[in-house]
Amino acid sequence: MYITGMILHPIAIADPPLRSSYGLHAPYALRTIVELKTSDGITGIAETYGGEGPLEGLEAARPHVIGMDPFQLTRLFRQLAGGGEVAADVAGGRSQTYLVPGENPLDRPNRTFAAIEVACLDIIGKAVGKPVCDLLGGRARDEVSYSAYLFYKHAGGGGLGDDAREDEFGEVLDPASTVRECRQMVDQYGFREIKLKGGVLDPDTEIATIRALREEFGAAYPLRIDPNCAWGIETSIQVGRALRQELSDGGYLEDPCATLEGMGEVRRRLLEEGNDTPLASNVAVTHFADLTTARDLDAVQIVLSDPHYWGGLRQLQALARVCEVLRMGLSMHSNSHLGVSLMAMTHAAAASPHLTYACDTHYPWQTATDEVVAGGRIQFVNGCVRIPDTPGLGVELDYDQVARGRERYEKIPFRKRDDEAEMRKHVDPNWRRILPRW
Ligand code: GKR
Ligand code: MG
Repeated sequence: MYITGMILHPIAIADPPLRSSYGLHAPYALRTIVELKTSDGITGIAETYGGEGPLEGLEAARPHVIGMDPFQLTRLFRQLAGGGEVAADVAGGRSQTYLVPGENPLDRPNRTFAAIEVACLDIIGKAVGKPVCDLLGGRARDEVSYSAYLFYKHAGGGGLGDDAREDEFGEVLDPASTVRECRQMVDQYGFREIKLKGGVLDPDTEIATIRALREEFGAAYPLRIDPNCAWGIETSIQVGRALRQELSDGGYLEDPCATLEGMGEVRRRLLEEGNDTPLASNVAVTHFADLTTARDLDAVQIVLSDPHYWGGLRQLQALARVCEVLRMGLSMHSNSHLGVSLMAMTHAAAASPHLTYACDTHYPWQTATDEVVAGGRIQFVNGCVRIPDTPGLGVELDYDQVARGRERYEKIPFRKRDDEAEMRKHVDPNWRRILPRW
């Protein structure tokens, strides 16, 4: 069996006006759906970042992909991602502090490989009649737990004009409305861990938000807050101090400030006060080369994995094992995505025994109108996605929905995520991403 065709579908999906330290989400998020066709008539699918950069990366890989045996992924990884070798000047220099996720040029080979790997695993699963997680050595769990990913947001459900989506959650710009957003999400999806995207309102209001969530949901719902480096070291310590109780009961403080050195200092000073709140990162640790520095500085106790940019499902398993050996916790990061990505994340998580937290997902922020998976949205039960019995990823494409996503992509003027520009357009004409802001 060999690959005879690669079809790339650039799509746009409605996205609500969510806030973060990066700025504001645009009314549409960009994704790419990848289809690989084989000589045996099998189609494998994957989903990855969207827009021009990711498409260029995939196009550049085409000559390696066409004609390849989908089982020979190690060779492809070496061709695209350099076999995971780490140039000395790259170690520690890959931080995503100043880049929106999906735009780090150093991670492009890993992102490209990951999309092709997922589609190949989907093919192999279909060829041998097994779900993807069972190709990765077998599952450690039959269902994967996700967290309620809360955002401060402006009014609006995403999309534009006649294509606007219903605003399910309304405006959320204070503690009370965040509690309401969380209640809605928990009731609808059954999530049992909670993540707040911070770095948006002043730290006192974000502290009050976490406290209000704790009061409403109790200690049975671990809490995490992620300001994406919006705070300086002193503010990070103040927040860590103020939320010591709330964040240490199975939760964490994620990327409070920039750089591993900064996080190392926050950790050291909190520990001196007897505060053992773990620090997590998907900004300062994005590559295997970052792990030893993170460990040596004791800067990060929990790594947020993500198959999309860590180099796919098998690299994620390797990351899980390294974290276990280094005695670091493991969680999972997400970006705006649809059901194909959700299933790849779920299979990766199911086959990684050392996953110590519920995974992040933006899935509740997208709607059935944009879903490209046949049969509609993936169901969550008690906050979990079950591994389906069907071979491969367990989902197929709805080609009419893919075509609608492509039409939306053609209509919108941008080809790259730019949350700063959106912020200037809709909220404050002078807005700039200043780090640290507080
Ligand atoms: O969607 O605005 C967002 C998030 O801030 C996202 O871009 C981050 O990558 O979810 C992410 C995170 O945990 O840092
Ligand atoms: Mg994060």
